Amino acid sequence: MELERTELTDLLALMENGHSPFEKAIRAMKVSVCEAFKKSGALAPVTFLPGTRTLEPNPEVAEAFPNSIAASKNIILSASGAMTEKVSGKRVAVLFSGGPAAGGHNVLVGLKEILGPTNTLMGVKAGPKGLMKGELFEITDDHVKGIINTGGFDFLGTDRTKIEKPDDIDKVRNVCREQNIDAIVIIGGDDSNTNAALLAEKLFCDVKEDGSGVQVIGVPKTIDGDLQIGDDLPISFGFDTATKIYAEKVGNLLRDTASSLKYWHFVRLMGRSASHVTLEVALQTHPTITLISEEVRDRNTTLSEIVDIIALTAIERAKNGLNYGVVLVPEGLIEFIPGFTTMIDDLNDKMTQFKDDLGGKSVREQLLFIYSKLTQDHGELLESLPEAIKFMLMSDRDQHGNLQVSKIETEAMLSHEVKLRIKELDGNVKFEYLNHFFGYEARCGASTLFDSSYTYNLGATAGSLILDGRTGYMASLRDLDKGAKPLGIPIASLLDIEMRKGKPAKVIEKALVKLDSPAFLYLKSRRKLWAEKDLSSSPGPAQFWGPTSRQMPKTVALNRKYNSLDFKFDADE
Ligand code: FBP
Repeated sequence: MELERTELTDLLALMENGHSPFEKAIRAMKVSVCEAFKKSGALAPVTFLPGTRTLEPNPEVAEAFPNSIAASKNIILSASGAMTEKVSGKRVAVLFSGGPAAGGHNVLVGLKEILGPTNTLMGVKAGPKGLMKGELFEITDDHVKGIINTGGFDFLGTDRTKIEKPDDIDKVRNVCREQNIDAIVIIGGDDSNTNAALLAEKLFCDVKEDGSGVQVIGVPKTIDGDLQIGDDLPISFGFDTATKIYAEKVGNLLRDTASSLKYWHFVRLMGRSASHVTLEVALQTHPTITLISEEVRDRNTTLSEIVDIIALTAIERAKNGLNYGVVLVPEGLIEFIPGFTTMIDDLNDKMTQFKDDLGGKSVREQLLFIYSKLTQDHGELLESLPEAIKFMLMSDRDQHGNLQVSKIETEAMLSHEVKLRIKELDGNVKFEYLNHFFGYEARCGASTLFDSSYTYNLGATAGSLILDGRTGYMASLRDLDKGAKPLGIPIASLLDIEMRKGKPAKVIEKALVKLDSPAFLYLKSRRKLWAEKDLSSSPGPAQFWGPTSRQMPKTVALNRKYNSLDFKFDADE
């Protein structure tokens, strides 16, 4: 039997492919545009001048990036007014790199609009890999109408390929020559912007027949929030949307558990190494317990101490008739627990070294083989873990030989251990738990008004830097609370030397949660109370028109010492 076609079925079919009433309304939503880009009511590019802040590059890095360092003199550029000269005929390629984050499409929109009809914007399909293969197409005004204010990177796609070997750079150089590309915009996180710095240096000159180079500009993206440079880059885009989505879900869990009165929920939140996401969600919802990886490392808190903190809190609450709660666990926690970091490094190394011996073996056999290859301490630590976690630690590594923390169920390890410990400490306390991982469901959520506006202006900043003839800079905005100012941050001047896969590498250092930051100190000042009493709040779903629609992340407002949570890209708004 077939469904009868009716007016309603026709109406439903019209809502497919990105045309739900919500998606239609969101496309019509007005983003906030910085005053700097407004000239007689129209959008206009800005020029840049050296600002007041100079960065201090690592001397070894400076030697490796002579062109970029000489051109920037390590000074952060600040927008200095509307561009008077009309620049036309530029062909600009734009790509996403790394994990998706909401707002990416609006970077393309801001970029396209600032470049205007006399320059061409080319989209690169599927990230850096697509750039090396030359998979480019022209982005039109119709494309812009379809993608404006939508979350996700699905318009172009993304991947995690790194353009770093001489051969990779040559491929990009050839694509630029063949397709007559004048500039590349890389929208990515710390590693992708490190790549942008390298590409800018290598393509600085002698790409075209006339001896000119190809400009490269980075745009700071990642839900992890670990690409921050104080007031000059308050946050990466995507963080606001992801944390608002997680906060809604955590708020709901807090309400559920205070209703059903029987479960402890262990929630692992995405965010890789840094705990910014967890901290922000905690400030939005006020959960019973929040673990912050950076604090665990700083205090040398062992796994059994973490388990004790949770177990003792649960016992105390049970005595007070509150036998339930929510524990927030940052995705990267396991790497910060003393002993684990070095054990995982040892394991990564040995799995690479003995790849051939491990091949064809079952996971149990692999474990037996690898124990003897690790140092005694590391072998013992691995052996002491619950079986399921051991198996996860043996899971496939990423292309750089590293453990993929998003695949380790730390929340399961903790809840299991806490249950055993409570039984030991007080057999009368009943402890029921449920585990959750909130990760992929938020990276491509509908972009909040903050992220949509922020990214539109970041795109306009990136386009302005290109029209102003700059290369090797990352687009940024500062003073998000009082008419944001467009900036260009010299990327090479940010690089430092870090050990990666046992070798020194020049990279942008990941910004971790600072334990003396106002945001962390706020959590610290409130968490005892949140554990003792139920002071949770539900922030509700991310709002696009409602009372919180103009709010930026709480951690950003606190850390930048703004006086309000409301963002203002145009001071007159
Ligand atoms: P980026 O830093 O590239 O933006 O990626 C962030 C992230 O979402 C992490 O929070 C997470 O650990 C990781 O990507 C997951 O990676 P994948 O998408 O490759 O599974």
